[in-house]
Amino acid sequence: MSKIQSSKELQHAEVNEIEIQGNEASSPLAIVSDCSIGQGGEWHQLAAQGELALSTNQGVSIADNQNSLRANIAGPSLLEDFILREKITHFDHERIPERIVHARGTGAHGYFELTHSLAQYTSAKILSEVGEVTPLFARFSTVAGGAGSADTPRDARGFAVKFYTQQGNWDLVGNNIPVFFIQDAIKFPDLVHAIKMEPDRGFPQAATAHDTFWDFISLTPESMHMVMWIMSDRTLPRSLSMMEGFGIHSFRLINGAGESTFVKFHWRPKLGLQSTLWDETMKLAGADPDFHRRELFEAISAGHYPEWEFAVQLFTEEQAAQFPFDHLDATKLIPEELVPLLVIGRMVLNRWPDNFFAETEQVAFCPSHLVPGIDFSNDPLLQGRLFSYLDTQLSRLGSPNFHQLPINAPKCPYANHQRDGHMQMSVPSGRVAYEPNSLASDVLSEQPEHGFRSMGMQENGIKVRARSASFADHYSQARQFYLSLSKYEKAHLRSALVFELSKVEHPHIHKAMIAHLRNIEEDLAVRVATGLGIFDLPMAVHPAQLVQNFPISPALQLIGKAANTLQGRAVGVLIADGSDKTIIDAIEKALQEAGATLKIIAMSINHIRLSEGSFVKADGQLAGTPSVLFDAIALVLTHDAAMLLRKESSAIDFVRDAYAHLKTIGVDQGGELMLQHIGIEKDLGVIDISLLENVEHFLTAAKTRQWEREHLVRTLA
Ligand code: HDE
Repeated sequence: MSKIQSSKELQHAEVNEIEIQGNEASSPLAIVSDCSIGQGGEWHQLAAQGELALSTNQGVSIADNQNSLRANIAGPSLLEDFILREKITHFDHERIPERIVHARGTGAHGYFELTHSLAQYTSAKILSEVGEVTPLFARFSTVAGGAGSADTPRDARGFAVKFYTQQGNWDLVGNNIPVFFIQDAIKFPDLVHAIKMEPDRGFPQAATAHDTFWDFISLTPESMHMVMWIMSDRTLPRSLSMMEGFGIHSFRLINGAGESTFVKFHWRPKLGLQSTLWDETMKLAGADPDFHRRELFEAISAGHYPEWEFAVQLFTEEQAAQFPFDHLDATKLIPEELVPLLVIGRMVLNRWPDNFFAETEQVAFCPSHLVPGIDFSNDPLLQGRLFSYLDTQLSRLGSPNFHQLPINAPKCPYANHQRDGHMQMSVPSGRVAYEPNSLASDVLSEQPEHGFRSMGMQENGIKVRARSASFADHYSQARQFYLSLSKYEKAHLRSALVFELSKVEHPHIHKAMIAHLRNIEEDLAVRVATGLGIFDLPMAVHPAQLVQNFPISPALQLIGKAANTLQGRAVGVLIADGSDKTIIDAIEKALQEAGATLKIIAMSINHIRLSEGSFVKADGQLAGTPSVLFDAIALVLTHDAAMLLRKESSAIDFVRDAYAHLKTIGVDQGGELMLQHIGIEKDLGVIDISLLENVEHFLTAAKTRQWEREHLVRTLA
């Protein structure tokens, strides 16, 4: 016989037993009691005790979250189990469409502080009131891969910032590269279809090294400048907080008198620029697919808040007319040597989101989100983006009310007569939802003085589908970029081209690419062709406009922009039983002072007995913690431990990879023994740390890669 208890009984029983009808052998089901959830005192009282009732979305408390309702203990589940159905239905709908591009990303909250006023150029408060602190949310992303792809493939990185200003939200949706592949928005779907997994086979994921990408590129001369950037070390950032950001397009600043000045926006990382090496990047994707997001999370958790300077390039229409390129063409940048950067503020990321989905996934950036005092330019790529992002949010978030989600809502008051729609969260009162009206007591009025106004522009000419003749120079800035790089970066870029094109199956695409490279720089073309085993060079593509020789721009380099610091870096120290505690302590102390992280690596994570008898725990087990995760390594080992580890493949890879990735290696006598057995010759980047006074020297050397070592360990194009 079933014994159905009253809800009162259920609520107050500690443990109740229910017998299920028709099941003679029924075993008692344990039900942990709870109390009904209400808005009143009971709820708060429970919350205060740290005890909250598990409930359905309708607020009904749940008695059993372990078992579904069944006709009998061995019988079918019952349709009436609204608790099961609600839970599963919600689960079934947990995913929303991932972003069509930039699906893989991570974000953080922070603030922007203005340090230099642009009041003479703009009425935007965020850019004119010094000391003004504006909350923001920043999201960094790769472009090509899906949401579950790795953090580190060769790819441009999205750099999107939502400023919650007093005058409304301003979204600066940029990349870590100052130019783009295409000039006109109408080519974007073609570009993205070419980059993404090939449609018949569904691979490769998150990679440009395949036929469709290079086919499209080889037929799109305007992409050559961006291709140089993509093949450079810029697309292998060591950390999200070690990369620059760019708004790319020219925007306009508008002041109170309605005068306009062109502006380009730049982010410059406080930690300087740093990249990984290609081989390292590929191994990183396997060792830790979450490398970048984990690092950002750990940095913020440890109070090492990533920081960027915010800088602008300001120029007038008249100056722009003198540039030897068209600044409204997004495949062009304005060299810093031509228009210097003016630093006007800083961004600090200091709070990790509470919930990845609610914030990082649901944040909806739109380049069309602007505030008074900033305006668009006629860049045809930007103009297309102004349509695309709002449109994509409607499909991704499923409702025109996506702006009401907490991560998207302005932090200043906002009100209008827009109404209804899917998932309307607000409850407007009153009978008036139109303007003008004479019935409402609260009048929502236009703000002719302070509201958003577009720049008054005279536009004339013939309606046309065409590119401006000023967009025809496809090679000069590609050449300037390549020639401005350091010799190491040039070699990396050439080798990246050889690697990527080697993955392309169609030989005519190789030739088409070499024909473009010949317009950029002959030696580049010859070396890439040689790397591909092509010795009869194809004719250069006939350029639409003669290639110009622009001056070298050192600001385009990456290695030259590394910061002389260990902040944000990590050193992995391989130890074993008997390792010298004084050396480990000395490294730890010096790293702490330098703002860097020490990670202890050992064969087993527990109970490692050091030289003087104390025990330590390791941060990582050797087999799962390769040296690609660190900026430098140290080997602190006894003679016996070295003799054991020299036969251990993970230990050999740990050391050999660190050496091949040009990392500084600190060794004591045991460490040196390991190097000898692996066959690594000591160079200036291998430092004897058995003398404690050398620990400082080790850390100074660890600030940079051992570039001179590279030609000994790798054949570059
Ligand atoms: Fe995007 N881009 N894009 N893009 N883009 C999107 O919007 C688009 C372009 C960039 O963290 C989408 O919300 C078009 C340039 C970033 O959520 C979509 C064109 C630059 C992000 C879209 C471009 C970017 C996106 C997909 C050519 C650098 C991620 C999801 C006219 C300045 C923002 C979404 C985030 C995302 C369209 C070109 C940067 C489909 C049509 C140039 C950082 O709307």
